[in-house]
Amino acid sequence: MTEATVLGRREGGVLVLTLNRPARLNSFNEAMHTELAAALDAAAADRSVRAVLLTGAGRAFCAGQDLSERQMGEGAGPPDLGDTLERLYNPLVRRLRALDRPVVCAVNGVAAGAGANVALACDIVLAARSASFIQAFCKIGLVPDSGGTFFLPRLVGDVRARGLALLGESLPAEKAAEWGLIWKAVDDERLEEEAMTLATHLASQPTRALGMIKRALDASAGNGLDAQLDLERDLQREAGRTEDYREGVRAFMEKRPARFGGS
Ligand code: T3D
Repeated sequence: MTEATVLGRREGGVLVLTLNRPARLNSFNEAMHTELAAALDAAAADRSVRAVLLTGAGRAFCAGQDLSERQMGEGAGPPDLGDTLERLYNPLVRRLRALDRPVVCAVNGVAAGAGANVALACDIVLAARSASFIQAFCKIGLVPDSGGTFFLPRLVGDVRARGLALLGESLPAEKAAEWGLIWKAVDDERLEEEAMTLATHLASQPTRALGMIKRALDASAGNGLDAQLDLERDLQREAGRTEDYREGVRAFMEKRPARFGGS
């Protein structure tokens, strides 16, 4: 029997997804894309999933595309990499961004190529201090994909984005946090627990509002102030009708912690 390339387990409202091709540093093949897509679609359809935690098995988070699938034999024509982006990587990034639940990424080791940018597509990225981020594309004659050219300049500014993308140097987790590429670097032995604590906290929060916050922040990249104000108005109207908002206000007035049900 072939082993699952993505392991899924539930811990309360948290769905933990672990990329599981450790011998190849969890690099992406078609099977891993398919299994990850199915897991994210199932999460989207299941309202009892209130946060997702994405991580990797073994010593790496993800080394991007499995390059052993890209070796070109004598006389073979070039692969159509636009097609793999269209079919596999772009839908993955869209799934992560569109999921109306928070996605925490625990980068347990090196995150290279598309692996780095898939991490950046998540909502909150924690990394082990020994982990690193590498825009490895330029080293093999490719262009950062999976949203890299979108996320990098927005997160770290144009100067650093260009350095990272054009040089393909390894950026250690602590510097990644200093630069604002990720939320936090934590001691290696603390990563799993901290990431789970964070995901568990998020899963206990007003889920619908958190989903709307994701939508608003994503839209702000393309909106002017007027459009963004209109969107905030619409989302706030929706948030104001949720059970969690009612509970939040009630708990505040009663001076007790809120018990959000996620609806
Ligand atoms: O193709 C398309 O569809 C377009 C989309 C492209 C998206 C992309 O992600 S392109 C970028 C692809 N990724 C890379 O270029 C990164 C390649 N890997 C590395 O540069 C290094 O492995 C790392 C910096 C990530 C880690 O280095 P290190 O020294 O810690 O480990 P290693 O010894 O290089 O790798 C360990 C094993 O994993 C090794 O196999 P072996 O020798 O033990 O049998 C290595 O070949 C394998 N491995 C690592 N990365 C990949 C890989 N095998 C296949 N594909 C990989 N990406």
